[in-house]
Amino acid sequence: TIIILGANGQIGTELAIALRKKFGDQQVITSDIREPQTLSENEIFEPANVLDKDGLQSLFLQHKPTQIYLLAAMLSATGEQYPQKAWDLNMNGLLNILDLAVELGIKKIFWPSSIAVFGPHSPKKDTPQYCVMDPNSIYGISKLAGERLSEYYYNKHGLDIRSIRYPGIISWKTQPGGGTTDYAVHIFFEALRTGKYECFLSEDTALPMMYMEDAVRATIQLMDAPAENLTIRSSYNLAGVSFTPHEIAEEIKKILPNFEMSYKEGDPRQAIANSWPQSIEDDYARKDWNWELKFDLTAIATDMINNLKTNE
Ligand code: VAH
Repeated sequence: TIIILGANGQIGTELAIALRKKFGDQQVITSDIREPQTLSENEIFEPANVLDKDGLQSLFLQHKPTQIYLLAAMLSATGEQYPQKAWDLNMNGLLNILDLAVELGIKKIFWPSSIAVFGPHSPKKDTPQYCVMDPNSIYGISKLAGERLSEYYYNKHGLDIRSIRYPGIISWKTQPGGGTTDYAVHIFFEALRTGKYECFLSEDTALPMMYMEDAVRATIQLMDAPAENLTIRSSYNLAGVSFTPHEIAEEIKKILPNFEMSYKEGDPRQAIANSWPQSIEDDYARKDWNWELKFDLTAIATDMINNLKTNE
């Protein structure tokens, strides 16, 4: 059995769809602090709070999961508004899972890190797997600390924990919650709803991004990889595709010629974005588990607009 914690979030929602397709509805239990809006009759949902270790323990004893995906976390922008809550949720949520996984002998754990673990002194272009990492957002600090803990639990307890440093993720099924890269999702919804978008990042702010299809496929590919092939137990860099708000606006105009983009200065998320890399090097993922990206910016824009048009 697989349990997905934080299953109602942007990534959790689509991981649940993919894992149910791969293993069957009965093998995948979704969990979150609140009930989901929709649940079909043969899908199983169990409420849980990742900060309630006793509640998690009884959930795990009841369902005996062989794999846990921990997607519950507070993202970068919201984390700067509620730093203590972000630290508590991101760190103690992870610690509860790490300790229970060791105590109960749970075979495999997935946990997302982020390009947010890099900071102002990390190389900005083709940021390597190993380099100076001085994140200055609470979210990035919690993800870097989480990477150190993950590697520690692998080395000290042999816990098979696997992780990916996701770029910003673009998807249409579920809106992201409080991230700095959310503009790259909102822009598509607004382009179709109003024909225009006021972007909270400056037009030349290049950031690594990735389409949800690629992010979910990468996650499952990493989890399926033979443990002996994995040389990274902190978290794997994934490059995705880097672009600026200007470039994605031009891509949208190729499909919606009347789309109008404007820029709002002074948003606090600009400082967060400025501290992150512009592009990433993912040689370890390609070498250890044969990663390769499928969706470039044109494919992302085309697929987003097609899906939003048919599902509006
Ligand atoms: C955020 N979407 O913006 C997340 C992600 C790299 C960005 O970590 O906080």
